[in-house]
Amino acid sequence: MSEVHYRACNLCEAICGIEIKHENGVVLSIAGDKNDPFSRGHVCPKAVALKDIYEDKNRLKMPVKRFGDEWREISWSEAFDEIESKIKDVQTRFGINAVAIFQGNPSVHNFGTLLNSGALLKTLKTQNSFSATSTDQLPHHFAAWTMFGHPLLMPIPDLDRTGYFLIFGANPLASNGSLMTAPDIINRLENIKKRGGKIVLIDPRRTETARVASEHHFIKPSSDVYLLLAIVHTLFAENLVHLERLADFTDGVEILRAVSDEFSPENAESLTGISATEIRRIANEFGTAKSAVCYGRMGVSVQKFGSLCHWLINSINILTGNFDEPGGAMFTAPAFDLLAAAKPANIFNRWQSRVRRLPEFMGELPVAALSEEITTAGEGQIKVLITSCGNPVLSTPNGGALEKALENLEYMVSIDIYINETTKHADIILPPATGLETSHYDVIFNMFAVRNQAKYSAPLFPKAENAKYDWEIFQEISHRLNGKDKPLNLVPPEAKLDFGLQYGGYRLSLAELVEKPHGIDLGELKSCLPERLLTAKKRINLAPDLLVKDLERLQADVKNSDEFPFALIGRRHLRDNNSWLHNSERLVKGKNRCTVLINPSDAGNLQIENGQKIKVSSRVGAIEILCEISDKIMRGVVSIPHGYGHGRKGVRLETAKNHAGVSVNDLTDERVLDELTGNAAFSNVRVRLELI
Ligand SMILES: Nc1nc2c(c(=O)[nH]1)N[C@H]1C(S)=C(S)[C@@H](COP(=O)(O)OP(=O)(O)OC[C@H]3O[C@@H](n4cnc5c(=O)[nH]c(N)nc54)[C@H](O)[C@@H]3O)O[C@H]1N2
Ligand SMILES: Nc1nc2c(c(=O)[nH]1)N[C@H]1C(S)=C(S)[C@@H](COP(=O)(O)OP(=O)(O)OC[C@H]3O[C@@H](n4cnc5c(=O)[nH]c(N)nc54)[C@H](O)[C@@H]3O)O[C@H]1N2
Ligand code: SF4
Ligand SMILES: [Mo]
Repeated sequence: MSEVHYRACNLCEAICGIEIKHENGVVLSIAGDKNDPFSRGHVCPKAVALKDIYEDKNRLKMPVKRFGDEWREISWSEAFDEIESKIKDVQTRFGINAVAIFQGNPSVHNFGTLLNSGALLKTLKTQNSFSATSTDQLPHHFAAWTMFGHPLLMPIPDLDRTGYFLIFGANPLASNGSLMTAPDIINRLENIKKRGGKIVLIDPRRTETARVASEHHFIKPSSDVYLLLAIVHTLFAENLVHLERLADFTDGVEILRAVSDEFSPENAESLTGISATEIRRIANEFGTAKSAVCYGRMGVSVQKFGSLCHWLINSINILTGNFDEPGGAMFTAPAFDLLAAAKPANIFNRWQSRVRRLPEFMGELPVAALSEEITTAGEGQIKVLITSCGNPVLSTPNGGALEKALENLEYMVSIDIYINETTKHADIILPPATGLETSHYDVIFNMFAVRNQAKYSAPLFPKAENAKYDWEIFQEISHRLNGKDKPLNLVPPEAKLDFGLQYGGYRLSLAELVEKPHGIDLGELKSCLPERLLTAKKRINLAPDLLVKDLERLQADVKNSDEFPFALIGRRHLRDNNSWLHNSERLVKGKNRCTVLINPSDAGNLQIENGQKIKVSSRVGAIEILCEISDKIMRGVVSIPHGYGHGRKGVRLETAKNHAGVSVNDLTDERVLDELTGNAAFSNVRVRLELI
């Protein structure tokens, strides 16, 4: 007899409810859970990958140790003994910063890792802590910290009630939404239009999301800051600034008026490729809509002025009174609230990277500095690297340089389920139980959800014999490094969750959530300001000094050189998930997706034909890749997805190898950053195209 199990899919930020039919340890089907009040039965094609990961022959179940090109299974205790002695030895010989850690994206989709990695960081005490954050949403956090007092206090578009949705650099129809947990995004977007509202999309590519948008505007990559400044300028110039009740607790309006004065729509026109008339129209529509929300994601985060962009996006919402109000940008009230005990604190630039002096933020350094910190000799040089849930060789700017740098390490440990482009360099890989073998409560993405909700998923299957959960791995390593004499007392993440739920605003408990496997709807987002602000005086800062000052860098920005005439941007596909779902045959089959998109007129000028292989080069490297000619990409712009490049020797991903592709991060530049924060700038990487 088959049985049914309900859980949340944790592969992306949408946390869709899924219904899994299974029998005798075999998954028969995975479908949307119609009774999940949040996702209402929606799933995407990736949900089935949970079965594929569970069954994947290449997934590691026991620790493996590398002997040259060979990997041998070893016992957990042997692995932990070795790791403990190597880390202790290197920290004694070279100091605490000689041990570095990189945490990748699934860390935030993984309940056990999320609630336990902090203790390991505290134990290691290293200043060399890196993560995928500095290849992604760091500017969002930076804007939130400077304006609202905490990096996690990020406003979310109130999608289900807004009348005007202005999107910069996000493609939720492929990504399923980011920093906006909104399962069933397509219907939520369609509903805006059904309510008589409008969706305006700004993107250098006419994306999947453009299909549901009311209008789409091409923009020159990385010029958004000028458009945003021009919108702010117009709001002031045309009397569209109405802070309403926010005026009582907002500082800096006049500074923002003054600094935006010189950034007119006319000034933005040639820089962005969007006419001054259109910019004025958009600003007016936004400013007069009954409710409106401006939202920006990856495309405006990973650029040279990403932090300025996110400051201005928040500012547009605030200036027009579309902030902390229904239909605008709002804060969530999660059942498990990581901000419950948060206090204002300085979390920026308390230390810098050793070689390039890039600033720390939230206890982390920008990952763009990682390879030089490994290869540059001297006190504080990184000798040991721990990676967890990450694949920085494929995911970080100039991953090719990092790949070479890893060879210089004295020792490397990876906590991961695969031998991939990064972990193949490790001395030991520790594989946690994952996916259907684990429990899940989405601590992070419930904080960024368009409705408040709570859902706990129990494991479907027991973990493999002798396997360990990620939280067990973290606790064991921390315990050993702490040198405690007491025996290790393993504490599952459920203990913290139950405590957090009981002391949270809804007074829930784990037991209640266990009873409700479809999840509990806790209602729409509610106004909560000024109380929820975490700035010292509970006031919004519309003109943070650090951001206002960064406008000087914008003014000094130099023109692109002719040597690299094209602007390279990224692209996501519904059936990809960064670098790590390419071992699922169902997700990779079909047309080759690792291609370079090029506009027909550019292709014509260069005499490139569709399907032809060309060479794309940048300051840091070159790749050969097939062309896909498409009028969906703006002239002067080319697009290549990230997460490919599985053809490297020693990678043990049999299916992915057959769809290897090339890594765009062999082109991206670790020297071109949002210099204020050190965040990677994957948009507008300057490249040259050549026939081969
Ligand atoms: N050029 C370019 N580069 C980009 C981007 C881009 O748009 N363009 N996007 C950036 C963004 S937004 C991100 S978030 C990063 C992602 O970059 P990373 O986080 O470095 O890479 P992922 O591909 O997500 O790798 C996830 C790793 O986690 C492992 N894993 C999966 N599940 C588990 C688990 O339960 N436990 C453990 N321990 N490991 C697990 C997988 O095997 C894989 O090795 O890439 C960034 N890089
Ligand atoms: N299917 C799938 N879903 C995913 C992922 C995945 O790899 N695959 N990754 C997950 C992760 S880690 C993240 S962070 C989210 C990201 O979620 P999104 O940000 O929604 O996803 P992207 O597809 O990266 O969208 C960025 C958009 O910005 C555009 N863009 C590039 N440069 C510029 C620019 O200069 N200006 C403007 N205005 N736009 C620009 C790109 O053309 C692209 O359409 O997706 C998550 N969901
Ligand atoms: S949208 Fe995201 S959460 Fe939903 S099924 Fe797809 S991968 Fe899973
Ligand atoms: Mo990301």
